[in-house]
Parts: sequence; structure tokens; C-alpha cells
Amino acid sequence: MQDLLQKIEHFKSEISAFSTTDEKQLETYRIKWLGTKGLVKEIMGEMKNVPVEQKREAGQVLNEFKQFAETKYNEMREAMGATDGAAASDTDLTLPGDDMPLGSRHPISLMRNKIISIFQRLGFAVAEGPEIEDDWHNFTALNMPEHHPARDMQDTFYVEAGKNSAVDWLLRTHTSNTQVHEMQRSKPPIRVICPGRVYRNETISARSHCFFHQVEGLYIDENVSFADLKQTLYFFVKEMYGKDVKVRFRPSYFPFTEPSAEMDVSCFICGGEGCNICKKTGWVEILGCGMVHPNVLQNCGIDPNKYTGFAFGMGVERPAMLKYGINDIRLFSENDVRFLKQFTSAT
Ligand code: 2U9
Repeated sequence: MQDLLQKIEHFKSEISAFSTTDEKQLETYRIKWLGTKGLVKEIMGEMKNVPVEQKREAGQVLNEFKQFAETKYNEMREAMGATDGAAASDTDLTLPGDDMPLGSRHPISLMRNKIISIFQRLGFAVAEGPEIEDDWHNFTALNMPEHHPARDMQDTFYVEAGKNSAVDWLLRTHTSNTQVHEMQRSKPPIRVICPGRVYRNETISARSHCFFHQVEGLYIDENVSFADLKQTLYFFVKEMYGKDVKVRFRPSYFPFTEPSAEMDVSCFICGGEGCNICKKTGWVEILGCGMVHPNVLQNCGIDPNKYTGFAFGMGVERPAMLKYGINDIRLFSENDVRFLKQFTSAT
């Protein structure tokens, strides 16, 4: 017992003599005296050697010593400006809170939203559909006969179906499945814009990926003509690329539209002079379009003798790459925060 008291006196004078305003030294103090393997714990352990009749007195002395070491620690900490012990009156509750850190929009979302908002102003509604689709909604309904090359295994990711499945399931190769669902679900007039992710079994490189994004549109009503298609797309181009861009249509082929066309705009990088982006042609292809094939209307339960319609489709990645100067399509899906945080948080 005498030994214990002497030791405590010795420790107390060591603690009294110590003072610091340095965080590291304070932490060293904490570990030395108050840590799980510190001297306070150690000396508390000596209680077991104290004779029973002296245990009460020893307990008091030890507890007092522990408080002494703790008080010293708290005093030094407070003197260094630690705030967690601050009294309520020190806190100004009228101060505005800290700003919440805001993320940024993905460049694909920014481009998709820009495209969508232009068509929304023309009265198109946004529709979304499933990414896992059956063969009928992705191909058959769209006038793609069973042995059409676009159905080849190399282009389409098929999903392994249950043993007794009567249908082939796949990852949609375009968002056109959504328009098919819309046509089945409602009657004309139909005016929808269908954004979403699509999948194709292609080798991944800087230029192409096995999944990418599209925005497609569909307008069906009585007397819808190719003139309506052109007028709608002219408006889109002016809003998207500026009023001075020129537009041209080239005849094309898609199984689901007839006639079909591809639309180019005068190169918005070089202004038509000829550069790498337009491959010195002065024109950049931006979308495909056409009048909905009567077979497609029929397949989806719409009378092709009463109604006509136009459709169009465009990729999102390429315009986003041109707008933001991105040279590798893989950056869009790698989720590298250093890449993502460069884009605005606006819609
Ligand atoms: C229905 C009927 C017709 C959608 C269309 C295109 C032309 C087209 C491509 C552009 C670049 C796909 O992302 S891309 O590779 N799309 O050229 N898409 S017409 O036609 C439809 C859709 C649905 C019911």
C-alpha cells in the first residue's frame, strides 16, 4: 500500500509538471496515461495486491488519481480550442448550415435531357420500356423477319431462358421496343420520345461499346406526312445545334420505316470547311428516320389504312463526345470521379 501511494505521488508530480499546446504531444500524453495500456490502467490493476482491509482507501486514492489525469488532459485539450465540450451558449443556432456537397450530372444524362426537352416542347411525352425484352417486341413487331442479319448472335445478347420458355429473351438492341409497347397500349394520336440504354454484342474500343444510349421518337396520327417529319427535325436541329446549321437528308434503309433517311447537319466543328470530325466532308450524320412501315403499324394493332406515322432515332454518346471533347467512349461507363466531376450539376 505504501508503495502504491508513493508511486501515485510520483505520477502526480510528473503529470503536474507536464503541459503542452501541441496536438501530437497531447495524444502521446493520452496514450501514456489514459490509453488502454496506459499507466492509469496499469496502476488500477495493482488493486489486486492490496490487502483486503486497505482496499477501500486504495480504491479512493486510485479513482482520484484517475480523475486527476483525465482533468489534466481535458484542460489541455480545451486550451487548444477543442470544441466538442463547448457550452450550449457558444453555439449560434441562427448561422446557416454547411453546404451539402452536390454531385454532378453524368454527361450522357445532360445530353439526353437536352434532346428530350426540345421534343417535350413540341408536345412529345417521354416513355421508358424494359431493357430485357422478348424477341417479338425487339424484332418481329418491327418488321424484321426471322433470319434478318440484325438478329444474328454477334449483334444481340441473348438471355438464357428457363427450360420451358416459349420466347427468346434478349437485351434490347434499340429503344424501339418502347414505341411498340406504347402502340399496343394506347390509340393514336401517339407522340412519344423514348430515351434509354441499348446493348449490342460489339468489341469494346475507344469508338464503340457493347452498350450505349439512344433517344428515339414516334408520332402517329391521321395524315402524318414526311413533311411533318422534316419540320419536326428541322426544329430539333435549330434548337440543338444553332439556327445557322444546314441540314440534308440522304435516302437510307431500315426494316421498320419506309421510306427511310439519314439526316446530316453541316459540321458544327469546322462550319463545313472540312475537319477530322466530318472526315473532310463538311457534314456530320446525326440521326436516322422515316415513315413507320405499314407492317409495323399492323403488327402493333394500329390500322395502317387510317393512320400514318414517322419515327426517328439517334445515339447519345457521339453528340456528347463532340460537345464535351471526349475522345474515348469507355470514359462514360468507368465511373472515374475525376472524369465525372467535371460536368455541371444543372439538368
Ligand atoms: C417504331 C417504328 C420505327 C426508329 C428509327 C432509326 C431510324 C435510326 C439509329 C440512329 C443511330 C440507331 O443509335 S443508332 O445506332 N436509329 O437510324 N431509328 S428510324 O424507328 C422506329 C422505331 C419504333 C415502332
